[in-house]
Amino acid sequence: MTIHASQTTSTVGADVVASYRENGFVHIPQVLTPEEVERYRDAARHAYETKAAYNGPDDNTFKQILQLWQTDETLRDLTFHAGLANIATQLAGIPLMLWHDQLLIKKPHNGSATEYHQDAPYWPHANARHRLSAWIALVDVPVERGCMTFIPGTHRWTDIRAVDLHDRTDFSDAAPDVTYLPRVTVPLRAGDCTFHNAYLAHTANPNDTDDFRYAFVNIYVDAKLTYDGRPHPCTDGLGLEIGSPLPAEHFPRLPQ
Ligand SMILES: O=C(O)CCC(=O)C(=O)O
Repeated sequence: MTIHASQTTSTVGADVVASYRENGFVHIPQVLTPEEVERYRDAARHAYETKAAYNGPDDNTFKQILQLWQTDETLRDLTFHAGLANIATQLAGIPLMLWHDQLLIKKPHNGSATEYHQDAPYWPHANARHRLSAWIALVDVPVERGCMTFIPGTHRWTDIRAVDLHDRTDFSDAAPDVTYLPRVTVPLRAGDCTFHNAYLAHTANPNDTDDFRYAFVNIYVDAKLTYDGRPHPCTDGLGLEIGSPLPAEHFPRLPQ
């Protein structure tokens, strides 16, 4: 299949970088061609039907499938997508590696939002100068299909505890001062993505439509960060010492 990489966005201007750094997120339209979207969506559907959920079968929020790059040749291309990794590097301003990828699939009428949270408090990292996610829409994601909402500026709040993203009020309990800050909801077309800082507070609506919401997420982190010893499915069993760097065979440097 021909991938028309030149038709898609793979670098961004200084204004986009400045907006990302100010707000903690940015919407990048059309990072994938329609051909890429179709190929990755088909692979995501297949993964939904054949792979186990990391979060178990009873969690209605979404089906979370981790580390597709290790098990699916097609989705591996999306994890290693050069345009996405180039933009992530521009936004972060430092060399990056992959922390992990994931599919987050909300089935039709799932009835559950992904409640407000920050990502960084869940991760066993020390000395991270920057971490960010690319949230890539593999279908059109209007508000009612479970798009993301961000609280601009909250990426500067780096001492909020990890919260339960199934609990409607846990984030506001943990950070009551955030309650009255304005929010920005970002519906996406298939092939668009948002990048968000790992400390930016965000939520995603329930999927109230008759169609699946397929989102693929690449998480890029400071290539020089170290392991802090806490448990996590992506580091458990690797025998890492506290303070050691993350090995490139499990956490590849990107772009390659
Ligand atoms: O897609 C969702 O439901 C939530 C995504 C999210 O929290 C993330 O990518 O950090």
